[in-house]
Amino acid sequence: MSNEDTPEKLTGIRIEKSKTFAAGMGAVANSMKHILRESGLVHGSRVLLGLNQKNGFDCPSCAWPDPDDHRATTEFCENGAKAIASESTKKRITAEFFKEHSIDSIGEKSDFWHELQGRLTEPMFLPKGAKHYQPISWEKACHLIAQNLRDLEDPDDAIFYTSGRASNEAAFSYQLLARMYGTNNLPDCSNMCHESSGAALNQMIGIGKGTVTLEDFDHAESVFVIGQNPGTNHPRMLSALQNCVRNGGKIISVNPLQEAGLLGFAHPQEIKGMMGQSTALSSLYLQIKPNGDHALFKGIAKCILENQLEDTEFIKNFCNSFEEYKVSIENQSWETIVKESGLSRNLIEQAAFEFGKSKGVIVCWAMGLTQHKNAVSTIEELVNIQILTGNLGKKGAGLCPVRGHSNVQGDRTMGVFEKMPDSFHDSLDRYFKFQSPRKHGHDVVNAIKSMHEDAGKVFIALGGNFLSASPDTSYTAEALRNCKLTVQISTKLNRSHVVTGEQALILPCLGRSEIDRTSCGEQFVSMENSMGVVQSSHGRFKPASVHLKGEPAIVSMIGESLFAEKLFWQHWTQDYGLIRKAVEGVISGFENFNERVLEPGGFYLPNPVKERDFSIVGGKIHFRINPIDLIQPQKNQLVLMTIRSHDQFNTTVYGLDDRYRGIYNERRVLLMNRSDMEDRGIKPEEPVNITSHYQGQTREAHLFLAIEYQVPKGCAAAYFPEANALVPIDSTADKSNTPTSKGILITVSSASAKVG
Ligand SMILES: Nc1nc2c(c(=O)[nH]1)N[C@H]1C(S)=C(S)[C@@H](COP(=O)(O)OP(=O)(O)OC[C@H]3O[C@@H](n4cnc5c(=O)[nH]c(N)nc54)[C@H](O)[C@@H]3O)O[C@H]1N2
Ligand SMILES: Nc1nc2c(c(=O)[nH]1)N[C@H]1C(S)=C(S)[C@@H](COP(=O)(O)OP(=O)(O)OC[C@H]3O[C@@H](n4cnc5c(=O)[nH]c(N)nc54)[C@H](O)[C@@H]3O)O[C@H]1N2
Ligand SMILES: [Mo]
Repeated sequence: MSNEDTPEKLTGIRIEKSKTFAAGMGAVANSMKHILRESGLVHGSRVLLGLNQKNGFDCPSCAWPDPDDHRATTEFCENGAKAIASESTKKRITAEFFKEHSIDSIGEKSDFWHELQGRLTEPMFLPKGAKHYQPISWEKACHLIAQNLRDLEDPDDAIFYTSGRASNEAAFSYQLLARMYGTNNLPDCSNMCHESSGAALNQMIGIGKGTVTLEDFDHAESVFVIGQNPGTNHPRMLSALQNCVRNGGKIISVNPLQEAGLLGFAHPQEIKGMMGQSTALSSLYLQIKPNGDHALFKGIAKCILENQLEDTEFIKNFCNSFEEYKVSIENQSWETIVKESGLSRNLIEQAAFEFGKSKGVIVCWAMGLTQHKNAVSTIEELVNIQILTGNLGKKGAGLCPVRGHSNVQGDRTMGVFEKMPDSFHDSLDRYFKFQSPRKHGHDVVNAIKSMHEDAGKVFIALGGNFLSASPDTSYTAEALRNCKLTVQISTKLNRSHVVTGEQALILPCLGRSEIDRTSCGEQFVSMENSMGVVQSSHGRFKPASVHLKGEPAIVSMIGESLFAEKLFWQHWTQDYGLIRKAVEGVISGFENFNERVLEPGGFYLPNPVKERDFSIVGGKIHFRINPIDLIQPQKNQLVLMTIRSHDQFNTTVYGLDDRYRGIYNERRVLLMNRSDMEDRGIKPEEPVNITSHYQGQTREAHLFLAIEYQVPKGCAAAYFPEANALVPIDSTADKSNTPTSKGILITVSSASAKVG
């Protein structure tokens, strides 16, 4: 085993019954556990109180918005509490740590161990051939990067990755750095996340973002939650769902697993909730086969049309190609729909009547839809239903792709994308008086392939954990090792720090809760949430180390080293207001950015679709027609989805429990249907090896415990990133190139012999 893999070690599993509701005092208790472990009671509580308050700092966890008008003094959730405990930890990684631990010995440790080591504190350099990182000054580090970039023959040999925690200011300066240098190689975590949503929405409504506000949830009669586990990943969304139910609305869930947070919610800030009394959430639960959603959406449309429940006015005024769409749906047989979705016609019809009869329907979705081969067409099918029933651009209705990272949407708005439209480039060129490259750059998968193919590239990551988040772990590791220089701008230690190019740098940055003071005084940054609200975020606490710098400053220092003649880079290292001024000059919607961002609650970016202005797509939305094209497992194969446990944030492992699913102290698990286990003669908690199959190639992951769980027959689930070794680099979604992390064909074999 090499240091790219998570270690194949079991940690001592304990299983309990899965929960039937989320949050309650369990969430509060668990939040406190993490706060106490990392930051201590006094500091931890102070930090928590600063979270998501107006003039406080933006929660670094998910992208769910804050209420516009009112905020409880404890507007946080377990997810946010863990993120903040992780950032405000008292533990530190100093130069001594790297002297003691070689990259190989760090690689042998678990992701959980990495998380527990604390905050990175000073810039570190791994010279060619060395096994230990050593300290380096900021100036030398930036010169090294600039020199290596200058030495490349072709600017397209550099890759600039971004993870979605980067602020607008950091992201804007970063994309400018890449483009002034001469490349559009700006892959980001979105390529592995909501890219399929962006592709479908851009194609149909001309804007790759959602169309609802938080208030719409108070007015919706039905909210569909599809391929999403909000109890764990967007806990604050449960308040919105609870409000909807209290106002007489209905929640309909579409998910292969019965997730606790979709069944019920006990609000931890209400007396009843604290006593463990929960509000039942989903009144209809469609336990679909993974990837059966495409067929389900066709079935819903078929039922709507069969019962004349469509909104003829909306279709007449705002839609094109309805007749062709109608015929295509009529030609789709119920038999195929039922078989491919794994749901009865009756259940599908119940869901369809919700769309047909409700005055307002919101559809929410996340990774359960976006990470499949047919993801883009599945999402298009969902948009078809929303326009068929007129559920777009009115109160209590609309499209809600629920974003992951707290500023992943903002990073895109700032231009972090390998193929920004010409209008963006024109504007950038005009403002900065240069010619930005127009050739499209690499997304994540193509970046990995290009590094794999040609040696000697430079890879820079603004946050994230590229190695562990990417598909096909050993292939990606080879790609990174093939580089001449890899640079990680990070807050915490992760596996991407030990799987490196010939030389490597770790540039430690401030977290969002920390004060960012420069020669121009205290700086703040800004974020855009899942619903298009741009807000300021002000660090309040003493930085983890005096050597840390803010992300915008780090990017600008690299700019300063690389383009010595362009003085603005130097100014940007000190004054982020100047970066916002440039954003205002380049991107529409940011007029008076510096003033408006300081207004309490921030400001909404324009989204004409919300007002039923479809002029970006020529005035009318086209129905999209896509044939059903689902994964076809062979007889002994299962469809594996890789999902998040309750104690992780992507590749950051906060703990070993998946409380709502009742799985404790173990991450190497494979959730299987009882009959699939019996068919293979696999006993509960038996160690198994997993093989994935793709176009004649196989990939292996060893030593997982098979767990009997309520997954539909023919499917299985394992946690990301342990299972990423199984995701084939070439298995990506059509049109968005997103790795198919929720649809991997696997076979399972007993590993008992090996374990003894
Ligand atoms: N605590 C915590 N919060 C997070 C994160 C985290 O790791 N931890 N990550 C953040 C990020 S970056 C993101 S993108 C979001 C992710 O948020 P989610 O999308 O909720 O995350 P996943 O665990 O990937 O879960 C997807 C859900 O889809 C279901 N599913 C899988 N396949 C299918 C399918 O084919 N059809 C349907 N209908 N459902 C399916 C799974 O059972 C699971 O419930 O959360 C963000 N928030
Ligand atoms: N198999 C499988 N793979 C997946 C997924 C899946 O569902 N299944 N999900 C995909 C999705 S949705 C996503 S979004 C990606 C996530 O991919 P990434 O965004 O690349 O990964 P993270 O785990 O979120 O990154 C964690 C690291 O970010 C750094 N960090 C944390 N906070 C900050 C900060 O404020 N600034 C800086 N500079 N660094 C910081 C820390 O060093 C930490 O180790 O993974 C994708 N990969
Ligand atoms: Mo994500």
